[in-house]
Amino acid sequence: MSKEKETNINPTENTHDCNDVKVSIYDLIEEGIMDSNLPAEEKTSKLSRLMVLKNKPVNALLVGPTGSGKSSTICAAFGRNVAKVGVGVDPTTEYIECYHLDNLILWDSPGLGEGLDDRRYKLELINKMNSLDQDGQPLIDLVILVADAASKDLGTSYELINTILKPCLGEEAEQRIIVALNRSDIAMSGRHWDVERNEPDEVLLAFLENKVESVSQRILETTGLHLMPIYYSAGYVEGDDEVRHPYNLTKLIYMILSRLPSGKRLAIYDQLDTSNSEHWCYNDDNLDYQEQTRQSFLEALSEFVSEGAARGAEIGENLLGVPGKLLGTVLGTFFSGAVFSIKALFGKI
Ligand SMILES: Nc1nc2c(ncn2[C@@H]2O[C@H](COP(=O)(O)OP(=O)(O)OP(=O)(O)O)[C@@H](O)[C@H]2O)c(=O)[nH]1
Ligand SMILES: [Mg+2]
Repeated sequence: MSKEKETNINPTENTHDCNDVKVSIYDLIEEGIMDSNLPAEEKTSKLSRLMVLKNKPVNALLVGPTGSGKSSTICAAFGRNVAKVGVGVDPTTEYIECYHLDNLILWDSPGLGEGLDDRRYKLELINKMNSLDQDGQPLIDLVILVADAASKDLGTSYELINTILKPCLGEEAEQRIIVALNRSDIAMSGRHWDVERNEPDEVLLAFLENKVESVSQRILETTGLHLMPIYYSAGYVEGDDEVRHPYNLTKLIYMILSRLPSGKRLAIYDQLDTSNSEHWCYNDDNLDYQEQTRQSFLEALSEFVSEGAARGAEIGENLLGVPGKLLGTVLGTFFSGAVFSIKALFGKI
């Protein structure tokens, strides 16, 4: 019998501040289609394609050693009350828990490493990894392996990749695993974290860059997979006070989006916790992740508008040239959680 617990998050509970007036992107697209001056049969065809998109869930599984911050990562990105974060010394997540955020389905797993229950956890994980969806496709789209950036011994994580993830994912392992080194702020026991700027100073930055390289090398040696980890911090909250804001969270979301087929990205868009812009603004400056994230959604929308026919250069040059510009403006408000209109996409500006 399955030991999973199912947690259905009521969408109204998952919205925070009252000025967070974000409306479902699917509803906006539907409205855009209905109000457009497209011929009736094109409207019908777009609406039915929209239904298909809407019913395509994204399943993301978080795995990793106990206490590495899997549940905290879910809360930072998708809302403070979504998952249960540890406060004591014992492992917090005991069974694979499932959080339904509309069509974003997050599987939060117990940490591997310390417990006598490791064998049971591993079997549960293998079962989950081998599950199929209703179309007979692998259920899990993406595995986010959360490890502790401070840990000197990531043996449990390498073993997890080798014994469970790689065999289950086969050739797609590199595409569908993201290695995320969390708790960057305390990677050097709390030293060298610039609290004011909420970012690592030069010493910690060099440490983290080094860590990424060495973990990537060890993964290659032990598993044969090319995986480049990212470092970030889910931050933490004590009581009702935000104690530390996340760092590189937008980068993590961008990585997640870039691993998903475009048709599945909108599910993520709808659930991002945009009630607190400070969750998203502290990132390394290697790339403009907010802009990249916008582009990623933009591409998904443009593909939708063009009936999925456009790819690559075509999207860049033709489609994004017109609606892209408009969308760029409306999605500019993305992280402040404002409502935007996408009617322009459908021929009615
Ligand atoms: N300083 C700091 N603390 C963090 C960060 N992420 C998580 N924590 C803390 O680390 C502890 C463990 O976090 P959880 O999210 O419960 O970890 P988990 O991986 O879900 O743990 P299990 O469910 O036991 O496997 C909590 O006290 C968090 O507040 C971070 O980025 N920085
Ligand atoms: Mg947990």
